[in-house]
Amino acid sequence: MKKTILTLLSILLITLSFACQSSDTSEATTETTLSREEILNESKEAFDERMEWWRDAKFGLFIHWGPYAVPAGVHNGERITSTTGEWIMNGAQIPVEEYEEYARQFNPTKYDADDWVRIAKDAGMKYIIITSKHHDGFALWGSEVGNYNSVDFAEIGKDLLDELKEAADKHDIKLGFYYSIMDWHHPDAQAPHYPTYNTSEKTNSNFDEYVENYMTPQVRELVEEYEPAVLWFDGEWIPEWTHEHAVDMYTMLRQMDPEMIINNRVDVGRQGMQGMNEEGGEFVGDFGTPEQEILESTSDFDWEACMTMNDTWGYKSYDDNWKPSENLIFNLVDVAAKGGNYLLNVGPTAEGLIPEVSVERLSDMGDWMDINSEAIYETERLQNHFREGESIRYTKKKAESTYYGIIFEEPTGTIQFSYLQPDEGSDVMLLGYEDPLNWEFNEENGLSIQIPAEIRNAENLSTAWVFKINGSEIK
Ligand code: H79
Repeated sequence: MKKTILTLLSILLITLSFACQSSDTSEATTETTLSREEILNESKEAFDERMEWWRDAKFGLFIHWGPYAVPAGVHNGERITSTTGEWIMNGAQIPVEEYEEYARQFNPTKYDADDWVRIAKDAGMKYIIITSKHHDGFALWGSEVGNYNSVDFAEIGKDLLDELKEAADKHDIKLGFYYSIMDWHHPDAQAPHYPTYNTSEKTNSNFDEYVENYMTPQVRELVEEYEPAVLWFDGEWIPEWTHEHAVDMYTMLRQMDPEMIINNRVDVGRQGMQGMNEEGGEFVGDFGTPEQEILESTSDFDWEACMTMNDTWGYKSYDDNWKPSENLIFNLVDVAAKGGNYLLNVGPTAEGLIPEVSVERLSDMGDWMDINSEAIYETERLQNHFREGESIRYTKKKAESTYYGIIFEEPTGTIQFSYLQPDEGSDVMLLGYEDPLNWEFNEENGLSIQIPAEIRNAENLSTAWVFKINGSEIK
């Protein structure tokens, strides 16, 4: 009897120890929490690997959406022209309780996340960044932290990020969240600074309570519930926000998700609207954020230019200063040639519709991308030249000897690319045109390509003509 009990016991022990071992190994493979040290001393190889999908993507959709779409740039019958749509609370000096009325009324019954995602996909975009919370403090999801959100406070009574996450997953597009550090609604943040919420003259001595009990739990919710690929901070210039806050936030996020990509506005190194960090400083953040501008040249630090199609981020009923599609396509190419990403904004209405004028432009970009996207995706900038004059830009396929010369004037006769040499006997192609083109090369002038007359009437070719060359970069 004793022997049987002993045998049973030992079997039990062995089984138990096996069970523990196997659960140990599975934990080790699924949950590797990085240490603070590891995060702050990430190797170049690890960083390159983490940034790969983002660098390859090149083109994303920015969405500014919230209660500010309700006034749409008009308060008490007055057009607020001094600020962009999403800044109306500050620009029109609206008290918190009065602005809350707009949040109450927010009822986007025509919102169709699937439609939004399809619009982005059709344009050739690979990721979406949406304002989970802008400076006005209103959250677009059913946050458990407070009640100033689309589920608890607004007429719509719905989680608006949930649907977008589902649609993004379904259509295989990455989703990331904009989150404003500055918060004009929270009493421990900038609400008491009324009538000028955005000020460097005042600080809120309770700000750390807001960071600890509101902002951090909200950001944690976003990561836990929607697994965003990117966190895009903003409003970091307020005097209350410090480098120490930034390091805590950055490391927390990377510990929650080691793959997470976070913009440089999490920290305090950004130099104005040009968006890149101060030289020589040690800042956390994975990429620079030029706003409403494109870098003059290239940079060794990753960057993404965020830009609007008219003059506002959040919807404004009367802003019709729309850039032509050609201009937006030029920007996309110019940014790619300089090694950056292009994050192009739409401001949906309070009903939940992306303005038709924006959809038309995105569709035009999609038409161009249908033919030419290989000159954009998975490309990098050339070693020495990203441009030639005003109307030529260059890109290069990553890890391949394929080069693209992109020209913004309808090519006629012979065109010249001074910095490219095709491999001997290789084909030079115009994307969207079937036949190889006649070309010759000499040291002095570089590559000359003969343009067949019939491409001028080719309906599918317009705006920016892309020549594809297998060869090498010269000079
Ligand atoms: O969300 C959109 C805008 O509402 C927001 N960023 C984009 C993506 C935005 N915030 N501020 N601005 C646009 C313009 C304000 C610039 C200033 Fe400053 C803030 C001038 C002085 C303080 C930041 C810090 C720029 C220069 C110093």
